[in-house]
Amino acid sequence: MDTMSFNGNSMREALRRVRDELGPEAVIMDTRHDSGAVEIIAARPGSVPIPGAGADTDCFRIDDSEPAVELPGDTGKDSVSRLQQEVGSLRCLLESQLARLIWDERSRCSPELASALRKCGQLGIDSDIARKLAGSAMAGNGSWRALLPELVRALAVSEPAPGTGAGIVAICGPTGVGKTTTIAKLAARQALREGPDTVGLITMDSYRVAAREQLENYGRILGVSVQQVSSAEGLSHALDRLASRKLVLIDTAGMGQRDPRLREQLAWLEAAGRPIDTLLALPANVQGGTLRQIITQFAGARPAAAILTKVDEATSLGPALSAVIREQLPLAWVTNGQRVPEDLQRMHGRESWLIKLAVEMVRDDPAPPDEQALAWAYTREVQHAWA
Ligand SMILES: Nc1nc2c(ncn2[C@@H]2O[C@H](COP(=O)(O)OP(=O)(O)OP(=O)(O)O)[C@@H](O)[C@H]2O)c(=O)[nH]1
Ligand SMILES: [Mg+2]
Repeated sequence: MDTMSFNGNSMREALRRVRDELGPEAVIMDTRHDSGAVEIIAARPGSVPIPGAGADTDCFRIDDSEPAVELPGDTGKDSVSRLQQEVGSLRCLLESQLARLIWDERSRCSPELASALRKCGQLGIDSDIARKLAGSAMAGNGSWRALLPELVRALAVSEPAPGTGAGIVAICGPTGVGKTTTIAKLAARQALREGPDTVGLITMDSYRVAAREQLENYGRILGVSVQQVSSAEGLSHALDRLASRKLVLIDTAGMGQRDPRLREQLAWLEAAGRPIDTLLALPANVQGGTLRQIITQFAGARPAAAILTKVDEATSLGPALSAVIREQLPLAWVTNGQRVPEDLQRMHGRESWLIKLAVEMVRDDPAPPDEQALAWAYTREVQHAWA
């Protein structure tokens, strides 16, 4: 096997040389670092022995338990697909090793930037947003602590928050995220400040008796009128009946993504012919993928802002912060418990509180950051190096 050595001042430069000389199919056999310089030992494609062919293959065999030699009964197609799998595994292994080498090198060259990215990783911030935030933080005072004000700045906040003072506000969101409880908190807040006759409640959840009773119970306790509607006309009439109320809060039924009744409810809000602000209830205690799905699912509701619910049940606020920052969805309220009305925070002026809370959650769980995961997240270009 012919191997060649390629040097560079960075992994990227050395890789470029390998590719220029040996082509995109070159096989990397080894990499070395020495006082900032990088050396890659690579072989010409085809000069590397085929696994299982009897040569010394330790440097690139992935799974010795699965030899790529043809077995009795194997068709040629089986062997090819087995070989393809093995090459795929090899490529994955190389990419992750390269990612780690590049990440380690960057950590040495820019320790503050790496530390800021590491912090974002611990906070659970998505890597694309972390890069932007860490970049801006480095342009400032160069310490990872500069990240926190960057995070505060990146958060959009809705002011005045829909659901306070006056207006018609509907809360939508998936099942069980805290819509009705938040409506009760907002209604109680308004009743305490301006009197129960300044607020009216409407429930569009005509599908479940228990849901209607839940809001009626809150209404009774607060001394606030509750209307139940089951059509667009019904909603319009209920709004007429509550015309004297400064603040009208509309509770919607939680729906799954494919439930046709979701579109129906959103259509009723459209058809009411009034300026209705929609708030999207986003649970803070779910993963980033679920939050992205919820945002897509309720895009048709054109939410004016979000309510981050169940913050007290979250183990990390990174996914929720990433979701609202990416969508530029302003935050209006945060709920952090079941108590009505205490566990409701207006976001305006509390951005730093929320970010501090996110940092405290990480402090409570001081697991060391997973360097390989960080390497993978922050050196994505490795996967395109051979393209
Ligand atoms: N820990 C915690 N629990 C909450 C919070 N908000 C609501 N809950 C609880 O979550 C559960 C569901 O709340 P609901 O207000 O009924 O949720 P919903 O979105 O109206 O549910 P559906 O109408 O069924 O879609 C209840 O047990 C609430 O007490 C919160 O901020 N923190
Ligand atoms: Mg409800």
